[in-house]
Amino acid sequence: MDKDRGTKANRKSEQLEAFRKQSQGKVMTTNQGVKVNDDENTLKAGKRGPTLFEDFHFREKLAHFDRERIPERVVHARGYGVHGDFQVYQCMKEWTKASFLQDPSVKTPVFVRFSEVSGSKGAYETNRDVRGFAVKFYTDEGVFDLVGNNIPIFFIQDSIKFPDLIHALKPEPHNEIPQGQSAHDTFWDFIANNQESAAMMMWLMSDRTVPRSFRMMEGFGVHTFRMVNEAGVSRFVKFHWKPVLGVHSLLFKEAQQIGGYDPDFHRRDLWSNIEMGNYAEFELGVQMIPEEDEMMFGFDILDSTKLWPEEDVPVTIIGKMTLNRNVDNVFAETEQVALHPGNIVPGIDFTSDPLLQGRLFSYTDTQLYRVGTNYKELPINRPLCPFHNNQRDGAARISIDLGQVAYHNNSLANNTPVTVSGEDGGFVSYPEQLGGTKTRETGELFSDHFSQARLFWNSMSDIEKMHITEAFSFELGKVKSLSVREQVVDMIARISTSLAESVARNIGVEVPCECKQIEVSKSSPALSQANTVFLPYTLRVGVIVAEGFDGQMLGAVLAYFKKYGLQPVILSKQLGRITGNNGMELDVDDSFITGAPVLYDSLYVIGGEGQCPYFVGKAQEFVRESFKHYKPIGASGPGIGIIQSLGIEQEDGVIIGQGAAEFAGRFIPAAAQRRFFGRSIM
Ligand code: HDE
Repeated sequence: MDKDRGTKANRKSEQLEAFRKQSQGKVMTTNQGVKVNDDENTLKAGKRGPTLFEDFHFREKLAHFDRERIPERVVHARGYGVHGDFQVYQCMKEWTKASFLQDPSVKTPVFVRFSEVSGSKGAYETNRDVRGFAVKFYTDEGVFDLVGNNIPIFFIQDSIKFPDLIHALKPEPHNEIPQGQSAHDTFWDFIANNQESAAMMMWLMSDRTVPRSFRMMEGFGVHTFRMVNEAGVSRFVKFHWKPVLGVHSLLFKEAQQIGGYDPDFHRRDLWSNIEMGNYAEFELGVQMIPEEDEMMFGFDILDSTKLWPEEDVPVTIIGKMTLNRNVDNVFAETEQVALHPGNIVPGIDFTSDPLLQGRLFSYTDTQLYRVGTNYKELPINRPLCPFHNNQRDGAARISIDLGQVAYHNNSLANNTPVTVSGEDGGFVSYPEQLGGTKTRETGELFSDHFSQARLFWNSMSDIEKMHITEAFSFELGKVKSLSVREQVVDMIARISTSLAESVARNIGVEVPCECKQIEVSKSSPALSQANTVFLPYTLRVGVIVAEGFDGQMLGAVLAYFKKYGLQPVILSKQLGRITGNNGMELDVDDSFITGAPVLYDSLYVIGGEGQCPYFVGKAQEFVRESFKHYKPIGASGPGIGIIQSLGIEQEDGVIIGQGAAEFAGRFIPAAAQRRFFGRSIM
């Protein structure tokens, strides 16, 4: 049985492999299989004559090209996908019968699509935004999709408000400005008048929405789901993804600049690390609440604008996902993948969370419109296990269904395909007791919009609080309507008086005379990024090198970088080869023109005998900029003079050394720390 499951786990890549190889090394043909003899010139009446309508190859080629785009996703249009696998650490039998959570030796293939919410398909990737974190598990009992975000809560409580939220967030309809930004009037007008978003606003304005990398952000299922075991016992569950590299962010100013230098920053980071073998790893965690404890919290556990503080309901780590293979074709895989929170497998079930319930309708509907009737048959969407039913036909049907019978019940096909009982793996919904009067209301506790916003604020470090204050000031500073700015400040005043006062001052509105800050003094350390892990692995070090560099020193330092997984990017005056004083040769990766300080996590200035005034000037510019962004800066040899010329050699996170071992011993931990916010001069 296990052996069989192991084999099935490889099938997804086999399926895709077959498609991948389909045209390699083959003769070009039309779609009808006719071999093509000329693919560069249309058929004409004479060398200088008009093109003939009978050129079937030309017509087919252009007509197909004319239809190459499908509608982009209405939200999460900009995204990037990657393959991998998931393995559970120990058998989860006690809590769920989900087959992929039973056997630690089984690898379940997964496909993950990370995304930005607001921008259209070509928007730059580092804007301030929630990130989508959607995982498709190809389990041996069907497809399970965990379509989550990198923020554990959401803007609204009921899905009927989703189109309003998105209309407010997207570019304003009269002038289609701004692209991929929440810093505009309609968005903040929506927020001020839909105050259930208060807690989400604190997250949105925090460092979480400018992640350093898709590989360095948490993921959350957001909704309350259920896990159900073989005995039929159900527990409420929230799903978490914890990145092995910790949760880290860009500074907002950096993020804005990166948007110009490299609009593909996040996909490049993910793609290139996977190509280098630096697989992205996330541990899956679950928070569980027994059915009988449903009402034990001061909030409604069905309200998606609330999280379950990890200190109250601990996260149990149950497995690991490793993302280890890039797609072969972005359109066929990433664009056509159809994720849907309604795709669940036996052992997992829904709750009455009103946000989740609406999503169960919306995602199938959107895929039918966006990809087409038979989207489930596409290679990226097909389950691993066989699927049989009496659904037939429709646009672009791929499979050829055999036989005369396409109905149930039947006798001609021995009543197959046949339904099966729960014991035989049939999906049986959890028999939740339901009852009530038809109404459009929500539970009473849904009306507390501010306690968790305050909890989040209380949990932030001073630096994080400063960033939140600046983010509100930036966003509201872009809002033209004074009334909207005032309404939002009034709303913030219910979360924190000091935050409201600072923001009010920065955006030129009256400090609210009556600040009614909510009385919550509790904090949740798990919410602060200050408490994450700090590791050097995969961080990029810009190594500024001139001709005649100290080859012995650099060779030894690069070996230490390699050992700790730091990625050196050799930076110099120009591209090409560069030679050290011991004959060591290096390829320059970025010149001062193609590179930019915001693209590296730290700098190491080694310089060289051949430093010219241009080199020194540019190196100073790179160092000054990185220093302003609180990044670690190292120097040795002639590079030390460059640091000294800026007067920063005594500052925090500036590492100067001559011996490779001693230098690396101090520089690598500094690189892992990433920022030195205590610097006195900027
Ligand atoms: Fe989505 N959302 N959403 N959403 N969502 C879509 O589906 C929707 C919500 C999320 O990489 C759409 O295929 C409604 C919460 C991700 O392909 C659409 C509501 C969360 C992705 C849709 C929500 C998400 C989507 C657009 C209110 C986090 C990208 C295209 C109840 C838990 C998936 C598509 C991918 C995509 C509807 C709220 C996450 C229109 C109605 C809450 C990660 O169907």
